[in-house]
Amino acid sequence: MNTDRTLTPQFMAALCDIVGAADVVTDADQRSGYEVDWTGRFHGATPAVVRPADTAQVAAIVALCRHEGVALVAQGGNTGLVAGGVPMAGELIVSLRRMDTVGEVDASARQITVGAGATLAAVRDAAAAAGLAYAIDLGARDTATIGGNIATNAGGLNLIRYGGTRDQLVGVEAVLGTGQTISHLGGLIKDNTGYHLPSLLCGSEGTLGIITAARLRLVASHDHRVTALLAFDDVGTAVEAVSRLRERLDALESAELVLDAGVRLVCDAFDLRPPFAEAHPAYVLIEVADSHDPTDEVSTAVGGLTSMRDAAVATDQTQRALLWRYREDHTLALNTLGKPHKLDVTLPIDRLAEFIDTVPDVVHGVVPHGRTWLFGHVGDGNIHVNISGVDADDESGDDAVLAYVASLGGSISAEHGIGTAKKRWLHLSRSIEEIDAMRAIKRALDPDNILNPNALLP
Ligand code: FAD
Ligand code: 2HG
Ligand code: ZN
Repeated sequence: MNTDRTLTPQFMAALCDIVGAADVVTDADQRSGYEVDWTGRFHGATPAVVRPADTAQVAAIVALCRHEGVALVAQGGNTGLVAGGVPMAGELIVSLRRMDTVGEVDASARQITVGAGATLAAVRDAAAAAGLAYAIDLGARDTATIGGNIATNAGGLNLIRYGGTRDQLVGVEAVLGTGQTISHLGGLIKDNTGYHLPSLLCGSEGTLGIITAARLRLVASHDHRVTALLAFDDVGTAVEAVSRLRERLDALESAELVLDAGVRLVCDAFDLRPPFAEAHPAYVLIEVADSHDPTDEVSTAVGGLTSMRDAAVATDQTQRALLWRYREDHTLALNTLGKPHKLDVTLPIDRLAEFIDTVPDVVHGVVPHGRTWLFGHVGDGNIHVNISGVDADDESGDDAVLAYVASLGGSISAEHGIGTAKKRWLHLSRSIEEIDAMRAIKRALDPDNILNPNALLP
């Protein structure tokens, strides 16, 4: 397989024949945005970015690459956080962004068919225009694509209620590493006819096939929303409160944890006023959405939390958006500190508070100059650990955190995936037998190892 950055003139001419010369980007300036990840920490290099317009062109590109032994990386919005979509070993980039068709909403089936390059926001907007909703939401919604969401099995802000991307996937169309196209977009929700290939491709991070389209499940839209930021004296009582709220609020859609230091960072970075007159060590942001006004239910449930120290409750869109900024702007605010090391872990719920309280000391023990930031989807047991102030290449803090996660029975990747950044730690979450099984699947669907060969599998 050729990951050498020079490709023959014949190969480049063949690419131009497939997509047209205007969509084979070789100019260094135009390539540069595709070569670096969203955080700026991971820089790769590619000989070209090829931008197919349809599935037939993707299939022709894969067939050509297979014939010539050229490695390629599929790229959507390039918002991935594990360096899985950037060409870290000189791969050709196949950008799916032109394939952004958003089909008609099928209101009776509550489904929609979309191109892999459609942004998450475009799909959410289309669903909303038809009086429905697409259940996945994340901060990168305006740029992240459905193909990228599927490839990473993106989780996001509403998983507690609707599950992750895999749970929304009714069918996919994809070009496998063999060059064959599989397409199963008929929309049958009961279809036990063998291996569920959409589930297999979901989370495969571009290593088995290039997703070209998807059939997605839509859900009821809830017009009445209440957002609340709840303050606590410590992480333990905050985590416990989330368990109580889950019991009491059927329509709980989000439960997110932020800490005082992170909220202050966001306020400083974006000139926001702190949420409360007095700071508190831990906050939980909840959102409840229903077909009737859930304010009374929220008040009763929140009022029953004896450990809660303060609450800001909003129903108005502008006020709700402001509360969300204290949570969603963490990622942007962290980037103002440099290029953070990003870890994204799940813990068993009963070890979560212990983990959050202890992990800064674990990091400090190996990188005393590093600073640990913690926030995330607490309702899912998913915490984002960012370490700032550490050289891009110094992974001793990452090592210590991930070993600690494994010792508590957690996962080293909750929702961002493995990519190229996390693959050396895969064994902490997966057995040798599981990794062997994954390799066997990889060999079957990508026999020449041309699809994202440097990602996921060590
Ligand atoms: P890319 O970054 O382009 O690619 C990601 C991976 O998917 C790569 O391995 C790539 O090769 C592969 N890929 C992309 N398109 C295809 C395709 N068509 N076929 C096959 N493989 C493909 N993630 C979450 O899970 N939850 C969050 O809450 C969340 N919030 C975020 C907030 C911000 C501000 C940012 C910057 C990122 C966030 N992310 C989150 C991470 C990221 O947005 C998701 O991983 C997203 O699914 C990536 O989509 P993308 O189109 O940008 O994919
Ligand atoms: C989020 O939940 C994203 O905001 C990004 O998954 C997490 O910046 C991060 O570490
Ligand atoms: Zn997240």
